[in-house]
Amino acid sequence: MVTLERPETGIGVARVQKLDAAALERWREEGYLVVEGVLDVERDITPVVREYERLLDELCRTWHAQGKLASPYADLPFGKRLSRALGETGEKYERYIDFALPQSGIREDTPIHLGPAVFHMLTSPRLLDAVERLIGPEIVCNPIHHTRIKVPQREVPEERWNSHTAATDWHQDQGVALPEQDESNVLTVWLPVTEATVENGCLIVLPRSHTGELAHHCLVSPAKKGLHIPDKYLAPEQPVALPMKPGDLLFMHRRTMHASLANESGDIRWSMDLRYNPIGEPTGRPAFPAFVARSKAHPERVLRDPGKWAQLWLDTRKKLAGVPSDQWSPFNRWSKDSELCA
Ligand SMILES: O=C(O)CCC(=O)C(=O)O
Ligand SMILES: [Fe+2]
Repeated sequence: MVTLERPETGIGVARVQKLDAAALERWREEGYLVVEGVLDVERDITPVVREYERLLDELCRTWHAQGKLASPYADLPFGKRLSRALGETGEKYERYIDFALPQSGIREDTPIHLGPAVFHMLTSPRLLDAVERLIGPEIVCNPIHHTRIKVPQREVPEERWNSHTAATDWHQDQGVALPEQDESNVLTVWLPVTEATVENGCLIVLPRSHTGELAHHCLVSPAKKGLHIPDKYLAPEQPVALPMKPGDLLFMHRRTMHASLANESGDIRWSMDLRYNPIGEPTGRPAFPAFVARSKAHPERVLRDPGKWAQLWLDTRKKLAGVPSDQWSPFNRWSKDSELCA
């Protein structure tokens, strides 16, 4: 669990309004960059919110019909409805909302959300214009991507804490991918769907930590699958917190050390984290489907159909269902019993 004192949020933070040459210089130095107001909230974010409202409505009606929920709670606002549903059912809701498969235990009916609004976010021209400034015009949408809707952390039983339901421990994104990704220029794009604040659990980063090596990652606890960088291996920089508004994008280098704070507010904290890399470079999760999101050289290779994107994931689920994850590479390069973790 992230136990640091509240980090600085203001002075020296790499936060810009325009992705110009000075901003790119800043990005290269700091290993992270917040660019404000890149997305069009109405066109990019509102459709995602509407799509998830419909998904939650369906889930609540199903759970109600199954007798798990006293009411479908159709009159509650989204966050309160989710809290109520989870409080009563104890369901692993993070599985129903994510648009990637889990890293083990895939079945033919493992839930996954593959709606068109998510695809339109992954391929938003405003988002891809910014990505192009950082990694060039030949862009693959890397299959390591998630949405995280975190209810107030006090409502989540501790044994259910993980990076989708509660604060995220310190890590580098390169550390949760296979070594095939080490030389790939994978860019993380983190964006708030609802405002992210220090109180509700925004991201925190260690500036310039990307200039070091990949740090050793250890299991958060023997009972949990999650990985983290123990304090002794963290870069010595002071962490900065990155409150963000819908429309802002945070870019991170694959070795930038980052974590997120606990949601101590009374409502949800909702984000998406996406990744992109240049065409032809390994994604780090070869069993999962990547697609060409933009290409100047081969525009005909660009995937534009949300239905085809959904099908890629459904085909993957079918192929991996019932196959033990160690047979299709369990995205984890770290040994459980490494002396470095003692
Ligand atoms: O949103 C979070 O809590 C974690 C996000 C993260 O680690 C990432 O975007 O790489
Ligand atoms: Fe991360």
